[in-house]
Amino acid sequence: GSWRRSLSTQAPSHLEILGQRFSADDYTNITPAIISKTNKQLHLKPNHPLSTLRGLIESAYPDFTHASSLSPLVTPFQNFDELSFAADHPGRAVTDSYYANRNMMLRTHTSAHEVEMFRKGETKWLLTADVYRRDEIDASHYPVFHQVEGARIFDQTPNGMKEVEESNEYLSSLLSKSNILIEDVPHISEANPVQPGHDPLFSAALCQNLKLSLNHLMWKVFGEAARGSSGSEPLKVRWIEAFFPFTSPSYEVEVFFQGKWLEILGSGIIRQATLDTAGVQDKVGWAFGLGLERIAMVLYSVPDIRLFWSEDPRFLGQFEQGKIQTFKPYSKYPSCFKDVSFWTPQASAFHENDFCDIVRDTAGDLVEGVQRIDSFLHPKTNRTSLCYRVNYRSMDRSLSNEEINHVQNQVVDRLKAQFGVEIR
Ligand code: FA5
Ligand code: MG
Repeated sequence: GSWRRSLSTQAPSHLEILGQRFSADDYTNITPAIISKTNKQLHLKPNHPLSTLRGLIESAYPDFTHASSLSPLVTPFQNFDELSFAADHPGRAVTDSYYANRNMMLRTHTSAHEVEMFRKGETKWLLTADVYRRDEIDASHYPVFHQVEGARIFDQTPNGMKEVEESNEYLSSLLSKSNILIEDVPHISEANPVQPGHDPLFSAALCQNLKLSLNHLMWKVFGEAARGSSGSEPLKVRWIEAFFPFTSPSYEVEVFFQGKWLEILGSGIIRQATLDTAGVQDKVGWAFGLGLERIAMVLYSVPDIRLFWSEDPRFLGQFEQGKIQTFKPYSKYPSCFKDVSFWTPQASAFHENDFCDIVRDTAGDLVEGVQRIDSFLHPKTNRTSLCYRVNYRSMDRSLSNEEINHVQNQVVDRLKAQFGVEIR
């Protein structure tokens, strides 16, 4: 779409990501700001809250394989097709995902490695990694975040069924010692069906295994770790029917924590097509994918998602590997708002994420938020007038008005050069 124009003006013909070179094409939209995040591996950085949270989750699955250093570069085929995403799924759009070019992208979720893990013969595994999505800018959205994928598959035989039942008994006994209140939906419903070719009894037992396993994990993370096992109020967890192209039935889990329901993860019974693609035969199982930042923000009381990327010792120095500690905010520097109003070219497909990426790439983590404050379609010229307000604030220092004006001017220049907009 609209990025194509940028190639003729200033985008390079090649880009280098993690030592690999890619030739740019009409899909290329990964910015240097994003490339600079690809080698950070916050989930492995000692003492970092995301690393502690990864460790805590791994400790709930001691007999699983733990993977955590797979490259974020995957093919669109791995990220989407192998997982039965429709050809026209919106997640594939260049407005939503980051592409090196048509053949290579940054994974949008850890599910992109499911087939690879199963193909290696893994039957119970966790995978922690950075994932990339083009998105809005505010305190809880960042174009890079971290997910943990977990999966377990069993033989589709009476012995496999016995293994599921034994695991269910074991997990139930662990849970009986917890103080947890679970709001559940039926395992299987008309809208959330058993897959064709699956034995309904086996599928129900697998759903039960998935739910017990994740309820236990929620207790480890939000019950035991966050408030000690003696908290008097029960931990509230609720299960909600969901839809993912690569699982059925599918569920989301929400946890009631600090007065709010928090979406934690997506999960479900793995579609047989995924296992077939991996060359795995006669097995069935479950998978889940959870986001680390949202959990870490509430567990550690971190008010802004950008802080996870901070190198400031006043942030990093507050944490110790394996410990959940409440973050003590240091003084906030003043923020500075700048507005820009412009006409988009006629019939252009200008997307809000295009604007956000220019701001991020120009201002880096100096941008705290972007808000569209006006939008107006001119009935005669068919052009749209947009006004965006950018909120600049450094987490580590005071910004001068001069410095911010300079950044904002660069944003405006790039807006003109890359999208041919007319400033109002
Ligand atoms: C997925 O990414 C699926 N791959 C999850 C899955 C795995 C389903 C295996 C079935 C089987 P979703 O886009 O909902 O689904 O993201 C999963 C979790 O990642 C969310 O519940 C949330 O905790 C986190 N997450 C999603 N988007 C963001 C975001 N922009 N910022 C922070 N966390 C996010
Ligand atoms: Mg979701």
